[in-house]
Amino acid sequence: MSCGVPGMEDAGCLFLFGYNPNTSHPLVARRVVKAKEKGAKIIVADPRFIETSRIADMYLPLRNGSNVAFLNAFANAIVTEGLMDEEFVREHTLGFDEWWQTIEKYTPENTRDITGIDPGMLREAARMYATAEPSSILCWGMGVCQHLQNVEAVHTCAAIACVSHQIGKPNSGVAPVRGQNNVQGACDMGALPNFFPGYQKVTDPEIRQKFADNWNVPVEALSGHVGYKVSDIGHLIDDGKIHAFYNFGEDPLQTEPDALHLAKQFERLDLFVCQDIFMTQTCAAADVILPATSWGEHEGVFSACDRTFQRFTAAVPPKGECKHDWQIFAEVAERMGHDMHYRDTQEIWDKECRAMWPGAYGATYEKMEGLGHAQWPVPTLDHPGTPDLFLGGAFTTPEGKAHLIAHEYRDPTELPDERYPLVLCTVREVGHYSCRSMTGNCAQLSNLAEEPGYVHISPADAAARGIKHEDMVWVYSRRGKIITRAFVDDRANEGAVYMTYQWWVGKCNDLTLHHVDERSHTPEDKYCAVEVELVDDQVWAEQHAEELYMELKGRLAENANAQHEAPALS
Ligand SMILES: Nc1nc2c(c(=O)[nH]1)N[C@H]1C(S)=C(S)[C@@H](COP(=O)(O)OP(=O)(O)OC[C@H]3O[C@@H](n4cnc5c(=O)[nH]c(N)nc54)[C@H](O)[C@@H]3O)O[C@H]1N2
Ligand SMILES: Nc1nc2c(c(=O)[nH]1)N[C@H]1C(S)=C(S)[C@@H](COP(=O)(O)OP(=O)(O)OC[C@H]3O[C@@H](n4cnc5c(=O)[nH]c(N)nc54)[C@H](O)[C@@H]3O)O[C@H]1N2
Ligand SMILES: [Mo]
Repeated sequence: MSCGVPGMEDAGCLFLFGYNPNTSHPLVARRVVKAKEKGAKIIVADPRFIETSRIADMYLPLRNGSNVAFLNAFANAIVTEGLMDEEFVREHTLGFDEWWQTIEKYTPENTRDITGIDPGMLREAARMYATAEPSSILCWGMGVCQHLQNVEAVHTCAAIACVSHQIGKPNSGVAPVRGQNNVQGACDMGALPNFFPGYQKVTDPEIRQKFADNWNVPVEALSGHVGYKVSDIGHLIDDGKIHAFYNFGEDPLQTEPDALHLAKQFERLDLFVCQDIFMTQTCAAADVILPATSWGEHEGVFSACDRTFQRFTAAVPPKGECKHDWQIFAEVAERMGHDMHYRDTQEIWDKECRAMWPGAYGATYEKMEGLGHAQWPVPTLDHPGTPDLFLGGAFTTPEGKAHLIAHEYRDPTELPDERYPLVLCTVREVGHYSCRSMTGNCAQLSNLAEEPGYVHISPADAAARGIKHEDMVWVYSRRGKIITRAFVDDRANEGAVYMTYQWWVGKCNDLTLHHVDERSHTPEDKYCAVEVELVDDQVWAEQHAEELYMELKGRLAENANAQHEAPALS
């Protein structure tokens, strides 16, 4: 993010594009409400009438999958309505002419058939965003990232912020509001195939040498190749390129698309190691399980989505055989012949992060004592941290200028047809978290919503299929068929249905398409074609769903117990 979350309150306009903070990030949602109270304009562009739409000054119900056409038209309107900051574009950006050659073609009028948005409304929204004082923030979430044209949409969001000069000043710019509490931290610390900690490239020989020296290994020991992405593992197993998979803090058999197919691919692994805090479906398929401690049992540093490092401490001691993730890694490394020893997490932080990443040097444990925090870049000990990036239009490219990049619109991969006439869009709900290993084990939350979960469907689409609220239904795609409950929802747009990816019985990832974009390799989780059908025998359906759930829970419990009985490995 180019700004901080607290600063969102003081922006003049918040544009939520494919981002549903009310459900996904309640603390950010609070800032949105406060901003509104302080007079900010709120714009929401989402095919669903999400909660924030209720307090929005403008709600734009664009069609599922039409982001790039919409954003191009939005950019077009900024220029043609005379809302562009020409001086900022001249002084601080590159590539305007080429960018405009593409954007010029996408008028609000001629994109209407793709986006479904009234051109007058779109122009008005562009005016609201571009003229807001003192600043606007363009927030996006998975409604951008989990589409075929995700990187393209991000480029265009950034260009929109640049041409309207809604970036490069306090509380402005781009806010890709990262998913989990520590997604930003995982990236900061180099849990990416192309970077060491601090976004330092694995392909740069000097950087490799720096890390080799720190780790006391020959530089040849560090690969100069960009690694694989998690979404590629299945087909790399098929290709014979991956034989062993060490999976840590991830439940791909619940959360990766086309999960039925992935389960078959995992069966071909020679060695499958899982490190988790619960027995998940993925753990149950593993050869070796390494039990780790949970957030309540360990300590460390999280990075929030706005680059804020926050220290957290353990509340309770570990139980049973569980060890901290860092201890497990160190022990595995040692048994593989590399001496990796740390006294505690502070030593890891100082040695692996602060010493190696100049932008984090000033973020000491002392500074983060209690509720203290540090927002990177924080290069020196007395540095206050950096809530706002690119102030005055100083961008971090080699030229110090922003590159404007435009893209042609492309349709999503799997369009609805006669057999599968509905778009399946998979999203989040308040009460459960991602693979549900954590929230599913919490009785209070399970009481709020239980298996087999829901498919949200518009009243018109439900009526056309004879489906009533809470009826048991089949949902099927080219890849699978699942049973779930209908939630007749007037917030869902016609032609699309919405499921969350939490449910084990009503498992949407048995239906989703495994198709990734060519740059980031992120699956197109927000768009595939399905049909929904009422189950004839409702009594049978209820029993069947219950049986499926009990069978799965029983299998996981058996696996967990078998682990307990296994002799400890020496
Ligand atoms: N309670 C709870 N909170 C969570 C999570 C959870 O599982 N449960 N998961 C966490 C994680 S990992 C993440 S990444 C974040 C994600 O948080 P969000 O980004 O808010 O995630 P989603 O709900 O998947 O998608 C956001 C919105 O995109 C919209 N959308 C779908 N298609 C389109 C489109 O074509 N165009 C536009 N403009 N919008 C579209 C959807 O209708 C949805 O409202 O949430 C985090 N917070
Ligand atoms: N269809 C569909 N699929 C999706 C999405 C979608 O919108 N639609 N969203 C995608 C997104 S954005 C995300 S981020 C993924 C999330 O998918 P996952 O990362 O697979 O799910 P999580 O529930 O976040 O956590 C994974 C595992 O980490 C374990 N865990 C928790 N704390 C610790 C710890 O301290 N140590 C260890 N070792 N393990 C721990 C949990 O028990 C859990 O089993 O799902 C993706 N899948
Ligand atoms: Mo995420």
